[in-house]
Amino acid sequence: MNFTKAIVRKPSPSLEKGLTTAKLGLPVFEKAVRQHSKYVQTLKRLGLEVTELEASDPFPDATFVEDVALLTPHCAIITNPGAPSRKGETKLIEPILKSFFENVEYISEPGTLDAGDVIEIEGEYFIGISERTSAKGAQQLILILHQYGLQGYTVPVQDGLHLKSSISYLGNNTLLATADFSNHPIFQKYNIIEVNEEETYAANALLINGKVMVPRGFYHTVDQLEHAGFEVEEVAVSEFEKVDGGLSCLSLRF
Ligand code: CIR
Repeated sequence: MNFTKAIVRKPSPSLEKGLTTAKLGLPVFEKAVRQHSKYVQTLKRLGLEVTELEASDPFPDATFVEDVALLTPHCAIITNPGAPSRKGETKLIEPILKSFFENVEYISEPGTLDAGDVIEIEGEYFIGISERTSAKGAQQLILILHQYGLQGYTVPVQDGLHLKSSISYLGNNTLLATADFSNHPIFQKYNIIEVNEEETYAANALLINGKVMVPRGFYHTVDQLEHAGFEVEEVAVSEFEKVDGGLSCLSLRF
């Protein structure tokens, strides 16, 4: 899918209170701000018009806007995040989505869903069932997608926070994926570039208008991508990695 716009939210000084399983230390706020600003510049350089929302102190994870909405060509679907501390983020994102989308749908209790668990591949939506996304949330999403003539399928997520922590679609029928997913039957119809086990964080990459954004410092993955003919843009996101944030979760693209 080609994108023209993106929505991001600046990180808040409360970022260090963000949920995490990573043992990488606390994020340094000033560094996170610099990295976020370069991330935004990269999106703009790749042709996107970026709406920058103000930081939200009460919600340390609100900079990870990708989780609170799934944007499709026909509608925006506001999720019901699985982590209790993130549920209020949906109210923050609602007004801006209503300004861009005529159709806004909702995932509701008892279903939970983080959109970081949803990967779109050529119009088909794969939904990870994870610690954050429940089978009921996935079922609600599949029904909403059906209303718009779209298809959704579920995939169990055993490791990693979200499905998209471990798999990205790069266009040309090609996925970048960790070993966990490269052998999964549901993805065998795609060409798969498997990331090295020391570089699993780089499996969360972003295809933006023909270029692939990857987190900085994952040299083997960059070599693999360039060898496969992709143009790569490296972006430093180390401060977000410290709170389990991937490259894609810092923006909503549409
Ligand atoms: C969380 O645990 O919810 C945040 N600290 C990180 C969310 C990352 N989201 C994503 O990769 N889609």
